[in-house]
Amino acid sequence: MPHRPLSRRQFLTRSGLPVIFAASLPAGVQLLGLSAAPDPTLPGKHPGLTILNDRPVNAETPAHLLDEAVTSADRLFIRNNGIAPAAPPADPAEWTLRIAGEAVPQAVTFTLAELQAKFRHHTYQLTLECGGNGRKEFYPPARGNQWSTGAIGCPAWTGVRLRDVLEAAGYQSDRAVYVGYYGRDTHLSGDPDKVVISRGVPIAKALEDESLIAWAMNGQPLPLLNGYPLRLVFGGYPASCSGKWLSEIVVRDRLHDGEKMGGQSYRVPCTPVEPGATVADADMCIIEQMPVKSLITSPKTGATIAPGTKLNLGGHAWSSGPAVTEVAYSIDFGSSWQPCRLAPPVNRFAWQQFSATVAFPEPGYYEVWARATDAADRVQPMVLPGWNPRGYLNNACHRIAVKIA
Ligand SMILES: Nc1nc2c(c(=O)[nH]1)N[C@H]1C(S)=C(S)[C@@H](COP(=O)(O)O)O[C@H]1N2
Ligand SMILES: [Mo]
Repeated sequence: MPHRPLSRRQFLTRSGLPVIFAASLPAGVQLLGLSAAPDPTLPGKHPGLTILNDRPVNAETPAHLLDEAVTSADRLFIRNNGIAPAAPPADPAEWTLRIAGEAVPQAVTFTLAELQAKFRHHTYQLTLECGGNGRKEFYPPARGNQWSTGAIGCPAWTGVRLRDVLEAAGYQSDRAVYVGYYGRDTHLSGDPDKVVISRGVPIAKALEDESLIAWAMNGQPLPLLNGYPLRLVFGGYPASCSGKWLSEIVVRDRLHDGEKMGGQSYRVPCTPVEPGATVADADMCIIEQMPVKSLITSPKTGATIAPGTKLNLGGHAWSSGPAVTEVAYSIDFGSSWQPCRLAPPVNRFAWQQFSATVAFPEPGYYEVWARATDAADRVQPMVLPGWNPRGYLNNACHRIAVKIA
C-alpha cells in the first residue's frame, strides 16, 4: 500500500506549521518534525503511542508502556490499511454480521444483539501482533510501516466462539477449507467498491476454542480504532487475520483469495532467500504461525542504575500456541545467559511474564538482552532472522541499554 504524503492540513495538526512542499514529499518518507513535542493523541489512545502514519492511521506502543500483564485498551497499537469508520454506529446492537461462502448453503445474518444473546460468551487473553512488527530492522529495508517493537499487545478479549457461530450457520465441515473476513472500513482511494483487506485463516484455526468474534477488550467495548463494535481475534497468527469492523465471514471451499491474501502481502519466501532478493509471487507462502518472541518492558531502555544496585528486569514472552518454556537474559552481548523467572500463560495464546534480578560487575555501559524458547524448541535468534521482501516475522532478541553510574 503506497503511503501518501501527509496533506498540508494533516501536518498542521501535528506542529502548527504548514509543510510548504508537502506535495513533493516522496511516498513513504516521514517528516523529521521540529521538536520533541509529543504526537497528537489518537482518540481513546495513550499520548505515549508513536504515530507512524496518519493516513491510514498506524501507531505503535513503546516497550515500557507495554509493562502491564494485560494490555490496557488505550495502549494497544493501531494498524489500519484503509480509513476507519469516522464515527461509531448509531445503534451498535443493530450492527450486522453475515455468514456466507461456498461452504454455507444458505447465508445467515446475525445482529450484534443476537450474537450476544444466542451464543455462550468466552474471554481469553490473546496476543495480537502485526506480522510486520520489527520491520524497521531489516536491511536492505523493507517497504511498509517501519514498526520497531510495538505492534503487539495482549488484552483480554470477550466475544463468542467463531466455531459456535459457523455451526449455527450450518457450515459444511466436509467442504470448508478457509475462513475469510470483510470489514466496514473504506479504501484509501475512497472507492466504496474497493475492499481494504480481506484475509482469514485455515478452517482448523477458525475452529479452535480461542478463535473469537469479539466485542469487548478488558470488559469494555472495543476502541473504535481497534474495530468497534465487532472484530475477529486469532491469537498466534499475524494480526492481519483478525478483521476489524467485521461485517461478513465467508467459509470458503478453497484458499481464500481476498484482498492481501496473494502477491507479496503477508507472505514470505517459501524457502530462505539472500537479503535484497526479488522473489516471484509464486514462490511466496502465506504466514500462519507467528514465531517465538519476547519483549523487555521494564526498565525503559537508557535506564541509569547506581553501582551496587540490582536491576529488576521484566517483560513478556509469547509464541503461537506452544507455551514459552524458558526466558534467559544476557548482559555480555549473548556470550552467557542466565535464566529468568517465568509465569505460565493464563490461557493458550496469552503472553507470559518473565522477570529477573540482574547484578552488574562494575560501572559502565551495558545492554540487557532477552531470549525466549518455546515448547516446540524454537529459540529466538540473537540477530535478524531470514530477510524477506516485505520485512515480516522479525523475532530477534529484544535489547535495552543500561548505564551503571
Ligand atoms: N477491517 C480491517 N481489519 C484489519 C485491518 C484493516 O486495515 N482493516 N488491519 C489488519 C492488520 S494488518 C493488523 S496488524 C490488525 C491490527 O489490529 P489493531 O489495529 O486492533 O491493533 O488488524 C487487522 N485487521
Ligand atoms: Mo498487520
